[in-house]
Amino acid sequence: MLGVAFGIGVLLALAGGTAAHSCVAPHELVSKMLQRLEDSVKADELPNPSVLLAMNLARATGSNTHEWLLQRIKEEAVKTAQKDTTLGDVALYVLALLSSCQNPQHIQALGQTVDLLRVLQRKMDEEMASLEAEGIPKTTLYSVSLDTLGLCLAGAGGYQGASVVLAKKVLNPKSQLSVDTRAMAALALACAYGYTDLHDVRDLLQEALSTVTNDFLNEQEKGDGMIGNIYSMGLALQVLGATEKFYAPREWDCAQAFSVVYSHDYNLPMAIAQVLPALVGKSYLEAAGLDCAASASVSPRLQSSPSPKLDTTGVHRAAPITVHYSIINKLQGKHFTYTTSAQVPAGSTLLEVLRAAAAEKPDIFSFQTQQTSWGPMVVSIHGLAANPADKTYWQFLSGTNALQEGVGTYKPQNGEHIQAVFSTY
Ligand code: B12
Repeated sequence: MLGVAFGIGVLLALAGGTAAHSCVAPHELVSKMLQRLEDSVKADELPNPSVLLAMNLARATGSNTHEWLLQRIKEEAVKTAQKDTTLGDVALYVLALLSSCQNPQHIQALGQTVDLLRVLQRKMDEEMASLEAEGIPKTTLYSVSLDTLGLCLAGAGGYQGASVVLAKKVLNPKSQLSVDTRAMAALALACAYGYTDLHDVRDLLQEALSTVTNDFLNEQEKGDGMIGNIYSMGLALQVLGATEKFYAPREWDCAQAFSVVYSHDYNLPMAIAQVLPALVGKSYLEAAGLDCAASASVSPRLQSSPSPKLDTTGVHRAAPITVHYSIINKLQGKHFTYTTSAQVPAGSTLLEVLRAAAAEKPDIFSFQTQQTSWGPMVVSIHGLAANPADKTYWQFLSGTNALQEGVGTYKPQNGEHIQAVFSTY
């Protein structure tokens, strides 16, 4: 099945295609976002395939940074494909490489050639085995959606079963899927819809797509333009821009949704990488159909002065604030609850609060982070580690509200009470 020629994905009789709506972001904003993406590419960090994908969809392909990033992604793909462990984000590598007109079945770097679709297929097989045996994926439905999209856009087989499972999950109200997960599932289903001839499957995918898109439109109406939170807007907008026919004749007030995005100053490269395609009228559905020979139409804004440094001025001189911090485990092993108050300069991130608490009482508040595409993720506190195998993680709350940002981004206020609660997902 993997033998199905690469390139079918390019025959885009897909549900998607270029967005039919009239909203496109101002050139200035697109340039600013592209500049931030370029600045995020660092020689000593793992390359981020989502950044390459966004640059390609925005047709910003002319720079040295772009070339370098593509090369690094090929190298990383070759290195990880040879290891036994499955690469968690292999689907993102496939999308990024497809959008660079590379054949994912023949990725050449470091004097080797690897078949990334085989790796992706293997991951999908593991997910399906878990879904069949336990009703839940090995990782997450978001990840299964990405895998489905990657296989579908590459013109490989082996995703039809997953698309049926995803459609059923999306249609089941008990699933309570986040906007991000429903959006990624919708992109995958829109791709699968374009390739299936089976009437039953088409009807099911159509119903799922109609449900997700109409729910998004309802959420937007209720939330003054917001669908989920500001960080799920990128994927939600990609979906609504690319799947018009599934909510027709209903119309999308894209101006209202875009204005929500305009009102936020996105800094995180991952957040920019998910929202930028929508702002230039594109979606991940178009990753395999780009004309790589075409020259870039948008380039980052030329900097007349050196790139501004992160604004830390004043942070160190700022008056200290007090943040109350609790760590709670009522889930596994010996239960515990500890609370402390940490003093940090105003404007500090939550990560600095955690460091201050750990410095003060290392035997209680020690913690570990892992670098991810969204920044540092807290993976262990007080010796208790999150484990993807049993779907545990450290959830962060302010009072009773789950934070919408990670510890590296979120800045607590004076007197705020932050809780880290060992939870399952
Ligand atoms: C699945 C998911 C999770 C799962 C990851 C489990 C797993 N093993 O796969 C769990 C439930 C653990 C999780 C936790 C959190 N998440 Co989350 N998560 C997602 C989601 C839906 C998909 C990520 C994914 O699988 N990507 C695909 C894989 C292939 O790529 P990856 O780079 O390998 O993915 C890894 C990282 O994304 C990482 N991760 C997931 N969430 C977060 C959040 C932060 C802040 C960091 C640093 C890393 C991180 O876990 C993934 C697997 O290893 C995204 C939605 C989106 N739009 O991207 C939100 C998202 C990334 N999460 C978000 C948030 C806010 C959180 C939490 C901070 C929530 C909370 N209040 O506690 C916590 C992290 C706390 C901590 N310990 O540091 C936000 C981030 C926004 C931001 N500005 O940073 C997003 C965008 C959702 C949203 N719209 O609000 N998340």
